[in-house]
Amino acid sequence: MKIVLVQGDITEQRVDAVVNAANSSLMGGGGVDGAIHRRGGPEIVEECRALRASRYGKGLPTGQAVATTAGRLPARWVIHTVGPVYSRSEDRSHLLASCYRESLKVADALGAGLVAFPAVSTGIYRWPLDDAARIALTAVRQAGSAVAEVRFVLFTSAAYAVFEDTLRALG
Ligand code: AR6
Repeated sequence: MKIVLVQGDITEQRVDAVVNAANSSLMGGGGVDGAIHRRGGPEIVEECRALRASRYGKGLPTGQAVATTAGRLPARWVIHTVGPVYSRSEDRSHLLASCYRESLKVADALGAGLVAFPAVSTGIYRWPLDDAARIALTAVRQAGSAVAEVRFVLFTSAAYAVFEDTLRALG
């Protein structure tokens, strides 16, 4: 699997699947989630509502992932995953790693070859970037997925620099 880092807006990526840093409600929010729903249009939230009604009455659990249409985005699917809120007192890194693993499992089931990820949990959920980058890059590498390319789309130059340093340090 090829891992590529880019700085930019994930809603502009021409890929098979875009991963969304969602919340359990699947009904949208701020950050990447807000941007994806705004640009992708109402079809995405309509499918999310149907998923709530059929499979996720209590919401999508943290660390899991599910796909919908990508609506008007230049991608085929959005894979929604729910990152953990960062906690100093509790180690939730297994849940953050699970977001990447489960998203790649969904991508494999869809036959998606090129998947774009944001830095899940590093915005509103406050996960420190360097730790999140290590967890993300390690989880993706170890996932054993058939996805040919994972593109990390980092919104800021600071986030891009942290991912670049971490990727280099992991060797
Ligand atoms: N493209 C790529 N990355 C982005 C974009 C974008 N368009 N916009 C923001 N980021 P966040 P979380 C970066 O807050 O921490 C929502 O309300 C951002 O700089 O989007 O997992 C959900 O509904 C940061 O590095 O997600 C949940 O309630 C990273 O994406 C909650 O926020 C993730 O930031 C999830 O919080």
